[in-house]
Amino acid sequence: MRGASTRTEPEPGVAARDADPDRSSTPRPVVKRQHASPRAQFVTPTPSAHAASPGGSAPAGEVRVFTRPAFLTALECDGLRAIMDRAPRAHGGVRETDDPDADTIDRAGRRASECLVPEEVVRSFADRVCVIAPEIASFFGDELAEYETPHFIVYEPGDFYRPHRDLYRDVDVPEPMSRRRSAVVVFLNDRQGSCEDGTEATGVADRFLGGALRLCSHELDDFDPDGAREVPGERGLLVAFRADTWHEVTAVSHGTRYTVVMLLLGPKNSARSDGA
Ligand SMILES: O=C(O)CCC(=O)C(=O)O
Repeated sequence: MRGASTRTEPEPGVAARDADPDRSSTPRPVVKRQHASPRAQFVTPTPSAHAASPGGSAPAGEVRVFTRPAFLTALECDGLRAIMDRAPRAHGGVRETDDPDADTIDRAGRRASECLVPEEVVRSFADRVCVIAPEIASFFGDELAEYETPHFIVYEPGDFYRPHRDLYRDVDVPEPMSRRRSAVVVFLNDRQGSCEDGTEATGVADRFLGGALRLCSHELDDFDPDGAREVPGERGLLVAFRADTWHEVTAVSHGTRYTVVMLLLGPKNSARSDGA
């Protein structure tokens, strides 16, 4: 399996995006790079195996998504985007599952940049998510104990993230990645959904085109482009899904897409939610 050897060092300004001659559309398993050790921040009660959840149980093959519109206010989102615009950026990395210890940039699989925002911004965002974490845990019938450092991500035109899961059932990954239970995504600006060709984009400030977050059930063996469920990209919206849910971000065609992504972890020594 291919993995480019470019290092993921922070660099000022927007990272250059070279054409990648090896770019392939074939989905390959990836595991997101983990940037920091987990933080113990919240503890949720252990749910019973059949805990009722607000979302109810989904029919087999259907993806379940926890949503919280206006999780952040418009003002908070605008403030975070301004901070991200000022922050140095690094290429967003992925770790290939056959070499999980190597940090690599794989531009065939992902083009995005991470904004290296100040520590206090990271902490205060994480604190906000920790408040809602018990609800997410109970929605999915999971126990959550820790989190990985949130990532402040921008997708510029042409950027995308190929179909992947944040936890693979059949791949051994080191602690704490093996304890990933839920992925949380918070949108910091609106997606203009109606027009994918960019023709309506002129004059639409702070919006992006393309850049759809699309999800498929964790029960599938592979991402199903025809059956994928699209998440409405709305400023302030929080969505959470099981870490083993198949998901992708389609290519952004106009504007800059701003999101914050945070992975929530089960307690140490807990069984994986897929029972593996
Ligand atoms: O920004 C998003 O909507 C999700 C990005 C993603 O797929 C990930 O970081 O795993």
